[in-house]
Amino acid sequence: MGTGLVIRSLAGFFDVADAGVVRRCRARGVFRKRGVRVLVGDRVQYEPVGQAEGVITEVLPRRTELVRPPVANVDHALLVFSVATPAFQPHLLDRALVAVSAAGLAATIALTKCDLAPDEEVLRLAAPYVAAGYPVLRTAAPLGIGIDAVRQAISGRMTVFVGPSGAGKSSLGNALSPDLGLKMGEVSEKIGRGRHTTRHVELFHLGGQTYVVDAPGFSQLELDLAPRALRDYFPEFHDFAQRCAYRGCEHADEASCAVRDAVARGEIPNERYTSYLELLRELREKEAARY
Ligand SMILES: Nc1nc2c(ncn2[C@@H]2O[C@H](COP(=O)(O)OP(=O)(O)OP(=O)(O)O)[C@@H](O)[C@H]2O)c(=O)[nH]1
Ligand SMILES: [Mg+2]
Ligand SMILES: [Zn+2]
Repeated sequence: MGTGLVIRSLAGFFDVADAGVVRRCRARGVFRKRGVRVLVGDRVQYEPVGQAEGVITEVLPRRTELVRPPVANVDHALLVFSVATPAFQPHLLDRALVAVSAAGLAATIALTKCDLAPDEEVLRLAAPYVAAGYPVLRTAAPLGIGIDAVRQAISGRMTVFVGPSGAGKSSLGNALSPDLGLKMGEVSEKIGRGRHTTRHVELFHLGGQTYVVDAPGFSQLELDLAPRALRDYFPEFHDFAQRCAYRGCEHADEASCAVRDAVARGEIPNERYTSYLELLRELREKEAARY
């Protein structure tokens, strides 16, 4: 029996790396019965079968677990969002920030395709996130811009790339390491007019303790958390929230809400607060539908 790391998941099979050897494994049927899914990033025990195959017999306890993309044990999310083509999607970014923060991951934002928009525009898009305290990197992968900053941000940890389809996640990977670019090319499939799109969740080792997980992009993202937990994931609210009249203030329509006052004074960006209210409404509806 061995212990390995799940580096790829494809249609019912998992590639498990152990000391440089990668085996294609099935998961033991008992997982399905227990409702346990094997995820990329999982540390697993396996029973070898021949030279190149095996059966996963146990999933070791996870440090973190993200639903979308499905990945275990990552510490850090790089939120990859383009400033143009496709157009910047702030509400989707806000949602993704909540999802990764609620899963206990640190978050860094990479604004990609900065070559396609004027600097002032990029700074304007970045401002609410800088104000909220997130590290925001500006990149243009084909020009090599911002790549050193990305390399620094991912160094020594396990990072998952999260973002809409076509935002430039794989391109960032390619810019980080040509070797990685080659490997990502292998798993990409050519669709439509010569577009490569990532089809699998896959983990890449960049040396030392640095790992990145590339994953397919998404256009929607469902949140699953209690409505009253949402405010915790808008860090720019925290200082103001101490001065709300109600201890449990959810910063919606309560009287004497210091967060709403800060929005009115322009000290919290309106876009972020609008996102918050939208997500809050959605989570409340979801909770109401459950009972
Ligand atoms: N001009 C410009 N184009 C870019 C940049 N980054 C990526 N692209 C282009 O954008 C397209 C999509 O890039 P990908 O890296 O495949 O995007 P992705 O996020 O991996 O997409 P999915 O795998 O579908 O989720 C490609 O045609 C890239 O060449 C950039 O910084 N500037
Ligand atoms: Mg991709
Ligand atoms: Zn409040």
